[in-house]
Amino acid sequence: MSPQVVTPAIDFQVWLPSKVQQVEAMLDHVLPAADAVPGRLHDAMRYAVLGGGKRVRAALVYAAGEASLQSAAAASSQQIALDHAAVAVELVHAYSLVHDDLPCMDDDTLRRGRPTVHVQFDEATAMLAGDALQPLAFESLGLMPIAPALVVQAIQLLARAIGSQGMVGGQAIDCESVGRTLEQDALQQMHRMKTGALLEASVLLGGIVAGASSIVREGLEKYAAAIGLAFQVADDILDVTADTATLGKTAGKDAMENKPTYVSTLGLDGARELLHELRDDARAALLPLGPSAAQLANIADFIVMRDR
Ligand code: GRG
Repeated sequence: MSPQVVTPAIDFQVWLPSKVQQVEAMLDHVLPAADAVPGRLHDAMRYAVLGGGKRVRAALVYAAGEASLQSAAAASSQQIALDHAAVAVELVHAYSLVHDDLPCMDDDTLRRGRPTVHVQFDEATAMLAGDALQPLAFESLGLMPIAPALVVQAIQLLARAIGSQGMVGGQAIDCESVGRTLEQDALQQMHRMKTGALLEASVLLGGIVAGASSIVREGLEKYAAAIGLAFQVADDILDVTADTATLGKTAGKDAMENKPTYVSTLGLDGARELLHELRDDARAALLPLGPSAAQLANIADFIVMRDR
């Protein structure tokens, strides 16, 4: 049986769109205008970031912030810092998708229901747009109006999560594994790094910014590890159950190269079972955090039940 759901102060169906709107307004504000020189590059950056997306990583920052605040009302400086952290993880995520879609990587032509950045612009512009989004993310963290030691901690956390021992490293293992089979453990390690690391960092950033106690941090770490993996398992399930129009993306080289997935290794039922186990682990990790973690619990459900 899954752990009890705590009724949140604000319904998730209202909370999530409000956070999506909040981070999208911030993203629009921090991205250079399309007419600022070099216009084509800025146009491509805006196209990559502002063209939809579920904003799960931003939502995790805000929800982890809510769960970590010492009092119900956050200081306005903490609210602003959460906005900057949410912007940072969405910029990094957009950069990773732009580069992942390139012909030298997955060679995808459709993303979020629109032509990928290299198709809409050109390959060099797509590469540079990704390159430029990454430092913009760190600039955003550097603008957080909180104690400098916490800013440094946040910068270090994100840098580690997306570097050679995190997201980029996971992508490298993925590229190296073409034409080879990975053992279950190696597959899990690759996904933990490639997809899980940024999702985990999003949760922990919210905690750092909101001054999480050590007990809360411990709960956040366990929750983050579970949902980081759950996200990839759900993605593998969706790749075989959802139609491409709903997903808004093409299969790319990944599918053509027949790489191992949770569905190919565990079967559809096995993958679904694992997904529900991970959701239960995530929810169980939140129990010591009490009602303030309700939106994190809802995000775990959202990841399990998402259809795109
Ligand atoms: C190229 C440096 C570099 C890294 C790429 C994250 C990643 C590493 C590649 C993405 C490949 C991929 C599609 C992985 C499956 C899980 C995933 C990250 C899906 C896309 O994330 P969503 O569903 O996308 O949150 P939206 O569009 O909703 O933001």
